[in-house]
Amino acid sequence: MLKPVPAKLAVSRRQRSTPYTPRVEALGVSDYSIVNHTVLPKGFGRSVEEDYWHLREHVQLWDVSCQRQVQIQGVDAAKFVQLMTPRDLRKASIGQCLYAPIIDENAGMINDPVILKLGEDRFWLSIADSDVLLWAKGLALGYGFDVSINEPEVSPLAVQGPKADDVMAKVFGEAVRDIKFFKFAYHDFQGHPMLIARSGYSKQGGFEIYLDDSSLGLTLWDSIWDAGQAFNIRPGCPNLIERIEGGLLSYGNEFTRENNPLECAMDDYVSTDPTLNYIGKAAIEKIREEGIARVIRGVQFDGNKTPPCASTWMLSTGGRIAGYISSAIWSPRFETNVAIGMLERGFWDVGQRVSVACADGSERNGVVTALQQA
Ligand code: THG
Repeated sequence: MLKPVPAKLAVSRRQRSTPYTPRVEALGVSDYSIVNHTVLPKGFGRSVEEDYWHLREHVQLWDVSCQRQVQIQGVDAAKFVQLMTPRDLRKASIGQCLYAPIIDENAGMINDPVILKLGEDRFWLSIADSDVLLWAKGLALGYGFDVSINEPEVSPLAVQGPKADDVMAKVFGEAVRDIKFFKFAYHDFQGHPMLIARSGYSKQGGFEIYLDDSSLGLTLWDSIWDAGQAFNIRPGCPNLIERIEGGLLSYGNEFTRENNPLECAMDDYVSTDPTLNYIGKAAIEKIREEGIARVIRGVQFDGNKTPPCASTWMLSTGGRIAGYISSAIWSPRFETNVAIGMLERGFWDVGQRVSVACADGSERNGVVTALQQA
């Protein structure tokens, strides 16, 4: 496997900035990642631990414009989106968000978007880091579906943390408090309807605003920022400690196209209804028959603070390979290292002891946990 190289990233037009980038930079962003060809802030000069405590106690504003929308629109849209996912969308209602695996003909994971049902003939796939647009356009052309597929200029902004409701109510009115988990509604912002969902890449609660007019980006940021001053708002980003403890998976890290959704512990999002048809169904049925060979779990391991896990670290038990971990960090709350990994059959029971081969050469004593550790 190719290792990441320790060099600076050269930026050009292909690495897209966002409507919020000027504010993110003014507030001292210290690192970016690139997701969906778009910058994703990774820090603002504070430690991940400091950001973690703040996210759990207060409220943060995240530029998650890299969560791009693949829009599927047209008379065949519902049929077509259903073909792309093993999650049963037939009873989904307009205004609903659905976390759903997108798989290929071998049941390999293409992506794990949040699907928004905007209308009977209009959907957004709010994607993780892979080019779903191209997969979708190829499928629609090949199958002859009557749909138009594009990536609209939509830039999600997340307000996350226990004080998110208070901040959002000040900006959009008290009615935003009534939005239910994984539902969305439109609320006025200076005469412009804003799509607001109760969702986000943390377990601390909050909202995502799907801005569809980039010219309002700075005004939107500033309004939330100003309203948030009374609640100790800070700029932030998905927090590695929080997401590992919460068991939130990251495409390309925890799993790739080499993995199927059952290995990714997504059983709840893979229909067992024989009347549902989707790409990869035969492969899913075969995997169900044979049983999965591995599954994603949590792992905790001892020793001092782990170095960053930027590739995969082997797990073993008594000289036998037990799997690997794909993300790891020190948890200041559990006072141990927390990780997410892929555990081979025979080694995936909660409580299983494993040895972790860290990148710094150390071997740590680890134990398998449930995916959601907190
Ligand atoms: N928000 C939006 N788009 C996204 C993400 C997001 N696209 C990329 C990436 N994140 C997709 N991955 C996830 C992973 C987990 C969740 C959301 C997106 C999530 N899961 C809930 C949980 O685990 O508690 C359960 C969801 C459910 O009950 O359906 O929130 O963050 N817009």
